[in-house]
Amino acid sequence: MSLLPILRFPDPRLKKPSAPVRDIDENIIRLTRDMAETMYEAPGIGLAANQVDVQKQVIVMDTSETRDRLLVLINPVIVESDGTQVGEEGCLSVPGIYDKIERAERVVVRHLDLQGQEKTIAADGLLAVCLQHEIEHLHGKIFVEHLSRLKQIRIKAKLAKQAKITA
Ligand code: K2U
Ligand code: ZN
Repeated sequence: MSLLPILRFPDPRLKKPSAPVRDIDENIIRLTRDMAETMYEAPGIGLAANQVDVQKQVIVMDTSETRDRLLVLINPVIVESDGTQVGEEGCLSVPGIYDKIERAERVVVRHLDLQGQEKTIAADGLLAVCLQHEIEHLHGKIFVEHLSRLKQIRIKAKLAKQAKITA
């Protein structure tokens, strides 16, 4: 297994929508293992494949306290959503930036598991937020795009300054 570099906002590759997985082969299985290792090490509670520069509809998540309940979702689709909730979000591709984002309170997500079986998850709370956050990544959208244009400009300037300092 290996740690994968995580793309940083505003990298244009994060804006590219991801392609559905047609064949869950050894490459996809290895990708999910590497994504999971990268997510746990970050640490994060979710990671989308395009954050590690793979434009495939694959996400890994673990919102458990014990950090031992890995979820792997292939070609996930939100088929139902209702209610609203507002929570503080961050993103491994936008380090050091946190802000309140409104999301659906409950979602139902249909996806394939690693065995190619169709599964359905009904989620609320943090799991629902994480599912929406990660599925948005697959569509080329990052959580800061929910914020005002002014906030996005300020975030880009802050990250550009950080990049200069660490270069
Ligand atoms: O997509 C990512 O960058 C992973 C996010 C997912 C996420 C963000 C906000 C709310 C729910 C999920 C990272 O896990 S951000 C780091 C983090 C860690 C613990 C709790 C919340 C966010
Ligand atoms: Zn993110």
